[in-house]
Amino acid sequence: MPHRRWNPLLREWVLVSPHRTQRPWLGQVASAAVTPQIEYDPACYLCPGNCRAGGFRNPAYTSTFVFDNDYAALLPDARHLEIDQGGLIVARGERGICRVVCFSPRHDLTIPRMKPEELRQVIDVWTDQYRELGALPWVRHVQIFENRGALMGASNPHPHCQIWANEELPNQPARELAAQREHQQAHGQCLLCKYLSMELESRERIVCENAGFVALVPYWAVWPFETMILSRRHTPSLPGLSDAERDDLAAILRGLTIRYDNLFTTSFPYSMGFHQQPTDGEPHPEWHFHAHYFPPLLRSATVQKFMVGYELLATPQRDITAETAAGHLRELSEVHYLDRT
Ligand code: H2U
Ligand code: ZN
Repeated sequence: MPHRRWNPLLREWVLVSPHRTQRPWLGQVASAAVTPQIEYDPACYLCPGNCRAGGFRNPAYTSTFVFDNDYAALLPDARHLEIDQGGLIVARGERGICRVVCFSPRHDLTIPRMKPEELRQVIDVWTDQYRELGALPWVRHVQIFENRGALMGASNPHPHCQIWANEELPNQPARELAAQREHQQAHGQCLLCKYLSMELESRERIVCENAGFVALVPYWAVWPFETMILSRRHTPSLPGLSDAERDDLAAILRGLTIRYDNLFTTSFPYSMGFHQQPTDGEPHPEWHFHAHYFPPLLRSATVQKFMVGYELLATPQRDITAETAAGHLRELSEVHYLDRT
């Protein structure tokens, strides 16, 4: 039956049309997308020792490498600007800092193929960056995100992510903040703690889990294989995680992305990022640390979902249900297809 599902974090509806998957599940194995096979690419602007497009030379780095984005969308010294013409033509100046994090010197080493201890180093860098940028008195939000694959607009296959820190809460985190805050006030309980407990009871949408984290397809998922990673413990941000939980986070990021790669035997494209409490100096008892994965693929390595027509003009819509998607991901192996003998 076609139905609408409620997204309590963004407080909007999603249209679900499972009958449209009458076209049978193909799960077809398309030929693997080309993943870089070389450990070092002399033409790559992110590889160690190479010159970047902006003219700077990368050091001969041996683990992770963080640099200020040479083409930053936000600038720390942006001037004050305030325009308001009748409440309809409105603009504000916005300060910010944009950085790029290379996960490792290896041009070909994606997150699902990193060793847990290598991934743990990346998590430690994310934690330090969130702490450092968030401590700046004017920074209220730190967004860590990864665009993986050309399909998601990544400009370079060398595994990397971006960090944008800025003055005002961006749209999605602001909506999530309002929803979590109002739920906390109305029910005296965290929205995502409650949601997670319901998911752990039904188990219909769980993909994988460990002592610290659970990966699931949210009930209100829009993208075919959209997932969320939720910390089991109520904690607002990366610095709130214990040592063991950081290892657990590395393990679940790996486990989930290996499943993703195995789904269509390809280097699975996605945009992912963490939602952490605002760094505005206020207490945020309502905020529950989580990550979102938004992958565009629908039925194979080459068939993607397009957010067009009805989605742009009316309401997001999906065909396969969250439960079906979770089932497919759950059944997959956590041994990467490239590592099978
Ligand atoms: P994406 O692949 O997600 O686009 O991230 C790569 C970022 O790297 C992008 O924001 C920056 C781009 O501005 N970049 C540099 O800072 N220096 C370069 O030499 C090339 C790319
Ligand atoms: Zn490279």
